[in-house]
Amino acid sequence: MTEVLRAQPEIERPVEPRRIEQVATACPLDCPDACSLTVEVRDGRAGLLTGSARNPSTADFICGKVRRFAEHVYAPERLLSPGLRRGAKGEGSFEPISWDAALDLLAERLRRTAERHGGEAILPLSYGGSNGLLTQDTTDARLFSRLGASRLARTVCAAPSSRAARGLYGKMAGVALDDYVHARLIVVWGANPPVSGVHLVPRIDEARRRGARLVVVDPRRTQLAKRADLHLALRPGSDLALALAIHRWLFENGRADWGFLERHAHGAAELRRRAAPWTLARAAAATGLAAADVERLCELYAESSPAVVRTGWGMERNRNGGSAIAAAIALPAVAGKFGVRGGGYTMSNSGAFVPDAAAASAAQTPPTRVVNMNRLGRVLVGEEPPPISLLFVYNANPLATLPNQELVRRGLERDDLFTVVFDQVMTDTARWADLVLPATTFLEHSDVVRGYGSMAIFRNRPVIPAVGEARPNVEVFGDLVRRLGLARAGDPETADELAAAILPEPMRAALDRDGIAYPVTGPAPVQFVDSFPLTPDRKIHLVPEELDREAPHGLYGFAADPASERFPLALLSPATGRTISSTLGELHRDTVALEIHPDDAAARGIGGGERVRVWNELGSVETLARLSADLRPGVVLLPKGLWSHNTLSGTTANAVAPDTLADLGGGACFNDARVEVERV
Ligand SMILES: Nc1nc2c(c(=O)[nH]1)N[C@H]1C(S)=C(S)[C@@H](COP(=O)(O)OP(=O)(O)OC[C@H]3O[C@@H](n4cnc5c(=O)[nH]c(N)nc54)[C@H](O)[C@@H]3O)O[C@H]1N2
Ligand SMILES: Nc1nc2c(c(=O)[nH]1)N[C@H]1C(S)=C(S)[C@@H](COP(=O)(O)OP(=O)(O)OC[C@H]3O[C@@H](n4cnc5c(=O)[nH]c(N)nc54)[C@H](O)[C@@H]3O)O[C@H]1N2
Ligand SMILES: [Mo]
Repeated sequence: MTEVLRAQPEIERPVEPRRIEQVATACPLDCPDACSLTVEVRDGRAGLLTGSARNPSTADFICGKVRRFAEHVYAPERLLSPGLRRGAKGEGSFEPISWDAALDLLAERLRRTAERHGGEAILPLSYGGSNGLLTQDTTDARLFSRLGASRLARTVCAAPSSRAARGLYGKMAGVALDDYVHARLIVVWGANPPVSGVHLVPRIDEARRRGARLVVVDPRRTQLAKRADLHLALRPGSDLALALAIHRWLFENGRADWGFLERHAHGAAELRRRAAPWTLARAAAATGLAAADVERLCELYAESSPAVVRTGWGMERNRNGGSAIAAAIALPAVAGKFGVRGGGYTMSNSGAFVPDAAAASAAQTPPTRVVNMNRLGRVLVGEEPPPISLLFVYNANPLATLPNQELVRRGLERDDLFTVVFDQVMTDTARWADLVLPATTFLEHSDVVRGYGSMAIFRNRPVIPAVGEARPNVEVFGDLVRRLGLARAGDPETADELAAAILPEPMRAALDRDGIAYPVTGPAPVQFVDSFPLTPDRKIHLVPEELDREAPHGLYGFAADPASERFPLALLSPATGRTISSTLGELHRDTVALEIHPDDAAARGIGGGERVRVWNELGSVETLARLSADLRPGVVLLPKGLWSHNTLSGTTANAVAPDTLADLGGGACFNDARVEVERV
């Protein structure tokens, strides 16, 4: 390993007495739950992380990944000092340099790039590394907006969902986690909570003990689907057809709640018109489901109350994703499911209770060119000018997580591109950097943390000293602003000042005092009782004009499956319990198999454990095959978040994931990957 990674010499420590403390903090990883945590700290070193009761919604347990987060903190891959590339790009070999030298060099690079090529030749690339409110859109936004850098559309996840939710409801808070126990029907739609948001699971179990029925809509038989009353294993990307067929059924069978629609919604007649062609038979043909199963869901939904629809992000990552989400969250309006505790829909509560710093920083940003991050490869190789000369990656691992991986890699290979990667560990992307900078983890810095499911917000303070020379984002971007002479009087600088600038007053004071605040005290809001649409007129817009204009086939217009004779199989790449997106990937070194249905494997002469190649016109991956009857035939699976060490070719699902865009929000279409598989 290179020096920027080499572990520090062991510091001599007194054997006795050991100082053992239990320190409170909260998890900022990209997950809805935002668990409150207790960290065991021995002589300044973090040990086991466990759950704590401070966030009542997550009190019972935490996930296995975060329990062992200290392994990430002290991983051999941890970046310990700034480093300057010394081999070829991609080799991952770096010469340690001081922070002062690194920041001087970087400030000079940024200045020179802006002078010679214009600010837009600089592209900041950041995403979900941390849900911490201070690690993104604070001093980083200040730096890039004052440089006039290109702006990033953060579209890799949740963009179609947010666009749909905003258009129909504004940012209305969803059905609270704890209120699921009251539901009589729970529809889990394109979500996999046992993996991706574990605290929903005990609520679903409790609701079922009280007699609730469970429906799962997912192309594969997930753990939850196995226990469901009804599992609809539809074709990937066909959810829109299913949702519109339910709408049609409700309207045609006198089950639409016209009283509610007249009081609270615009566009019901138009939605009805657009759903009209979607008979059960037509929906069955488009989704590959039995018409009787579709009808069963219609009946269950119409007759059950409270009924809740939990939409996940699995259903948005395709060409129809935005319209599919819109149609799914329009269901409770049409069927009259709002107004009772445990009824309505849940998607994401981000921005519903706590202001996002993004909104404030966006207001001050000059209107420079916007780059859709899903098109990073195209932009880096110069297909979508103007060219980028300096790429600044932080809170993200684009080579592992963005579509069209081969093109992203070709972009990073460019000799005339200067790439900075500011991360905690030597990621796949960091290996391609010209300059690496070591970042602190949430155990080492100060932050404000909230999830997008549970309703608590936390003020995190450092639990342990920074490892190596790692520094927090707030500090590093603030320092660059000053070195470039871009600082202004009154800029909030410290974590406390930045927190004060973001948080509304009673919340800030509570966080300072208690370290935790509850945006809602007492019972959680009930949709259409004490929580209403945040649209300008406080009404639901079932067919909002701006969404209708944006979607290439109009809102609720269905685009056919992109499969071809050459590439007939749909590749899904959902979340797994081993990583959070690509985070913690350095701890997960196994070769990860491609899952394939036994019929599809047999048709190709593939046996379990054999080496296979999965490919299409964009790229290919080689790995082992695992036969799984839980998949819908015609669907193969290789999880998201893998690193190059997880496959035999060093490429991952994103090598075959297209960089086409969803119908709304410029969202990613990972699950539109259509591929062929062969034995090698
Ligand atoms: N094929 C496929 N690919 C996908 C998806 C899919 O469904 N299929 N889903 C996607 C989804 S849902 C998402 S959200 C994206 C996520 O895409 P990314 O945001 O690129 O992935 P993360 O693994 O979250 O990257 C986080 C990186 O930020 C670093 N980091 C964490 N905290 C800090 C900090 O405080 N400071 C700094 N400087 N760095 C920090 C972590 O060490 C980690 O390397 O991936 C997408 N990729
Ligand atoms: N352990 C763990 N937890 C995580 C993450 C992680 O990587 N690991 N990632 C976090 C992040 S960034 C996010 S965005 C969330 C994502 O969490 P989820 O919302 O659960 O999203 P996915 O894992 O992408 O997909 C969920 C399910 O959708 C199914 N699916 C795929 N395509 C379709 C489709 O076209 N229609 C339907 N109906 N279903 C489909 C998949 O088979 C999968 O079971 O989880 C968060 N939590
Ligand atoms: Mo995500």
